[in-house]
Amino acid sequence: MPKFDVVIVGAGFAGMYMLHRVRQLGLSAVVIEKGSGVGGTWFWNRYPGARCDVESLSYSYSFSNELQQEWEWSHRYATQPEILRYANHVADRFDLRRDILFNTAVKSAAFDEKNSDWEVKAEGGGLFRAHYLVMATGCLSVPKAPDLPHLGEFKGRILHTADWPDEMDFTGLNVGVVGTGSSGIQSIPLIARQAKHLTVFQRTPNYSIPAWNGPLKAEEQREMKARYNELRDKSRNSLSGDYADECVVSILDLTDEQRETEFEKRWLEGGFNYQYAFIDLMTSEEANELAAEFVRRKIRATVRDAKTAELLCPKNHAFGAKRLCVDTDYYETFNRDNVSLIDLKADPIHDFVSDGIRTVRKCIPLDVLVLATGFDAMTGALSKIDIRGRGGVALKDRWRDGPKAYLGLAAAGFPNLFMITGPGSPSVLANVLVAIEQHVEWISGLLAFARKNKVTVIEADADAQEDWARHVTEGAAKTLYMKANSWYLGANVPGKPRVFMPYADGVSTYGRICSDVAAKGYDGFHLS
Ligand code: NA7
Repeated sequence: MPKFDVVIVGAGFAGMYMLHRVRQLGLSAVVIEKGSGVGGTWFWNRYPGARCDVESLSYSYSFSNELQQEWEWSHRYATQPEILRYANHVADRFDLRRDILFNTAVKSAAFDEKNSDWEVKAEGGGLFRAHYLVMATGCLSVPKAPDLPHLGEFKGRILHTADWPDEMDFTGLNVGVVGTGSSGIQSIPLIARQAKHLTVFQRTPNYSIPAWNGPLKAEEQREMKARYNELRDKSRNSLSGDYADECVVSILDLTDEQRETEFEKRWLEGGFNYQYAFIDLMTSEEANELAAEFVRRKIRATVRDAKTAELLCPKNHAFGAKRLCVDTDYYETFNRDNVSLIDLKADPIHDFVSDGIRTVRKCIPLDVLVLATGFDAMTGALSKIDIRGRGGVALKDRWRDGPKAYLGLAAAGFPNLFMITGPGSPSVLANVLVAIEQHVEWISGLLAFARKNKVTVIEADADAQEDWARHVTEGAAKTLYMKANSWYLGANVPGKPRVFMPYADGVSTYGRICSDVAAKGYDGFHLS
C-alpha cells in the first residue's frame, strides 16, 4: 500500500494549493480526485452562464506574484471555462498533475490508532496510507438529491447544473428549470435565448443584483495588478475577503435622499458591492428592509408584466440571508415571449408524466428538465465519505445534530485530519479563494511546527471545539442570516439539522483568531 505524508482529497483550488505547500515543506503527498481534471466546482458546474460572482482579479490565488501578474482575465467576472483554464494553468505552472490521481473517488478513511495514521480507500479498491489527511472536498460539491414527486416518470432529458454535459443545445426544445438560486439565475437567461419555450419553476424568489459584466480593459487590469499587494491585504482584512469597499456607515443615519443615492451607486457598481453598502444591512431588520425594497422596486421597473414582477419579488426572507445572486439579464428575461414563470407556492408540482410536468393547475410539455436545485452544502462531501476516527466513530454520526469542528479546521476524535473551508470557518461567506489560502497556509504552518517539534499526533480538544461551536452560533445569532431557510443553515436538505454552518464574524476576525491560536503554540489542540 503506498504511504504518503499527506493524502489530500480533491483537486479544486484548495487541494491544488495544499499540494503545492506540502511539497514546499518537503513532504510526500498525493491528491485523490473524483473528476478527470482539476478545478473542483469549476470542473463540474459547466451550465450555460456559469461564472464566478466575485470579481476575477479578487477570486484568484495570491500566493505567487508571478502567477497573479502573468494571468490575464478577459472579463470582470470570468466565465466557468476561463476559470477552469486558470485552474489548469496553475496545475501546469506548478507541475501539480504528477501527484494527482484523477478519476478516483475516495470511499472511506479510517484512523489507525496504533500507527497514528490514516488508511484511505478509494471506490474500486485503491488503498493509501498517510500520516495526515486533508479534506479539500469543497463546500458546494455534492448536488442535493432531487426531491420532486414521480420524477422517474419523466422520459425526457434531466440535467443538473452541477453535472453538465460538454454539449447541450436547447434550440427548438421545451425546457423547464427548477430552482432560482445562483445556478438557475445564471443559466435561465442563456437557456431562454435558445429554447423554444422556457418554463421557470420558482419556489422562492431570490434577490439578484446585476453584474454589469464586461471585458476587463487592459489598462484597468494593469492598474489593479500594480496595486495587488494593497488589494490582497485589504481583502484579508475585510469582512468578506473581497477588496470591494465595505461601507462602515449605518443606513439609518442617512436621509432618504442620501440612502437612495448610495443604493443607486452600489446597484450600478453591481454584484456584492450592493450588499456591502451599509454596515447594518445584515444586522438590522429596518436597514435590511430598505435595501430589500430598493431591489424590489428595480424588479418592478424591469419586468413589464406586473403580476410576474410581483412573483419575482422576494418578500419572505431578509435581503442577503440566502446567498445573494449576481446576474446578467435575469429579470429582463421574463419580458421574453418564450418564457413563463410558475410560482410553486401557489401551484405546486403534482407529478411528472413521460413528456412533461403536471402542477396542480396545469400540464406543461417538456423535452428537457434542468435541475438547478442546489447542494448538500458544507458537510455533504465530508459526510458522503465514511470517515472513522478514534474508536471507529463515524464523522457523520458525530455530526448528526450539526457539524462541530475547532476553527472549522479539525474535529476532536479525528486526529491528523484537517478540513479546508470546513463548517465553522468563513468559507462560503467569504471570497472562498481568500478563505482557502488562509486555511492552507495555516495548516502548512502547523505541519511545519509538528515536524520541528517532533509531534506526531495533532488533535482538536473537545472543549475547545465546543467553545468554538458556541462562538460560531453566537456570531450568526446576531445577524439576519438566521432569517431564511438557506443552505447556510442546512434548511434545503430534508432532515439536515438546522445549524448555521459558516463563520459569520468575518474573514479578518477569523484570521486574527487563527494566528493567535498558532502564536500560542496551537492552543486548543493536543500535540503529542
Ligand atoms: P441554491 O442556491 O441552493 O438554489 C437552489 C434552488 O432550487 C432554490 O431556488 C430552491 O428553492 C430550489 N429548489 C430546491 N429543491 C427544490 C424543489 N424540490 N422544488 C422546487 N424548488 C427547489 O443552489 P444553486 O446551485 O443555485 O447555488 C448554490 C451556490 O453555488 C450559490 O449560492 C453560489 O455560491 C454558487 P428554495 O429557495 O429552497 O425554496
